[in-house]
Amino acid sequence: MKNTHHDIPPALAQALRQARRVVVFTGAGVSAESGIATFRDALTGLWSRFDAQALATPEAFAADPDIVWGWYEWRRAQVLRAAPNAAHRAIADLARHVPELAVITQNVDDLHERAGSPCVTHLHGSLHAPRCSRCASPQAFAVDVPDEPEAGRRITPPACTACGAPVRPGVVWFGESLPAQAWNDALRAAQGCDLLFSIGTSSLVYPAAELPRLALAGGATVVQVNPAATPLDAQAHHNLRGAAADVMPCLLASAGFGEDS
Ligand code: BJW
Ligand code: ZN
Repeated sequence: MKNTHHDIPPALAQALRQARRVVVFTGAGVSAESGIATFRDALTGLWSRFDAQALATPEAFAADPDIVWGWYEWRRAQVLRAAPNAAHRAIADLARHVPELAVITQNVDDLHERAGSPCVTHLHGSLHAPRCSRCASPQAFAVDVPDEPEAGRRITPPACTACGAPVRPGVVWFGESLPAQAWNDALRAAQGCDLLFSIGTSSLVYPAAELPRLALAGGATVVQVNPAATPLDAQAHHNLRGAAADVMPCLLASAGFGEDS
C-alpha cells in the first residue's frame, strides 16, 4: 500500500456508489507501473525511441516483416515478464461492487485479465493472438516464451500453417479497422453507461478516443485519471491527476468499496 493519498471529490464518490452501468476505458498509462512503456510520453514512450510508421503499419510489415516481428517479440517478452499493478487490481475489484462493469482497453497486453477482470474488450487487439497476414487464420507462436531479444533484433515470423504466408501480430495498426465486435460492444457500453473512467490514455487515437465523448453525450459522468493533461480535460467532469496505481485504490476506498467488503 502506497502512502500517496488522493482526495476524491465527495460528489464523485457518491456517483460511483450510485452508478449502475460503469465503463472503465484504459490506455497504456494503466500498465506503466507494471514496467510496460507507453507510446507518447516524451522521454519513456515507445514513439520517442521508435518510428511508429516503420513498425505499426501494415505497409511496414509488408516491407520488412522481420524487423516488425522482432520488435513485437521484444514487447511480448516484456509483457510475459510483467505483473498487473494496483490499478489493474482495483479495476478487477470494482466488478464486485457495481451492478454492471465493462472494461474496454486499447492495450495489447493481458494485464487486466491476469488481475482478474473476467471480460475485457480489446479495441487494438493483443500481443498474444498472432494470425496469418494473408488468410487471417489464428496461428501459434514458434516459441512460447521468447528470450528477451534486444529491441532492434530481426526475427523471421513463422509461416502460416494453412497458406505459408508470414504470421503477423494480432494488433490493430494505423489505418486498419478496429475488430467489429469489440468496437460495437464498446459503443453500446459507452452510450448506455452512467459513469465512465478514462484511465491512462492520451485521448489522441481515434476512433477509441470517441468513447468518452459518446458517454458525455449520453449524459454520463466522465472521470479522467492521468498525471498529465489531455484533450479530454476540458470536457471531463473530474480530472484526477495522478498515477493510476495510486488513484484507483483511493477511488474505491472513497466509495466504501473496501478490499474485502
Ligand atoms: C499514466 C501513467 C500512469 C503515464 N497512470 N496514466 C487524423 C485525425 C484523426 C484520426 C486520424 C488522423 N489520421 C489518421 C487517423 C486515424 C488513426 C489515428 O487516430 N491517428 C491519430 C494518432 C492522429 N487511427 C487509426 O488508424 C485507427 N484505425 C482507423 O481509424 O481505421 C479507419 C481508417 C482506415 C484507413 C485510414 C484512416 C482511418 C487504428 C488505430 C490503431 C492504434 N494502434 C496503436 C498500436 C497498437 C499495436 C501496438 O501496440 O504496437 O495502438 S497506436 C498506440 O496508440 C496503441 C495504443 O492503443 C494507442 C493509444 O495510446 P494510449 O494508450 O493513449 O497511450 P499514449 O502513450 O498515447 O498515452 C499514455 C497516457 O498515459 C498519457 O496521457 C500519459 O500521461 C498517461 N500515463 N503514466 C496513468 N502511471
Ligand atoms: Zn494463411
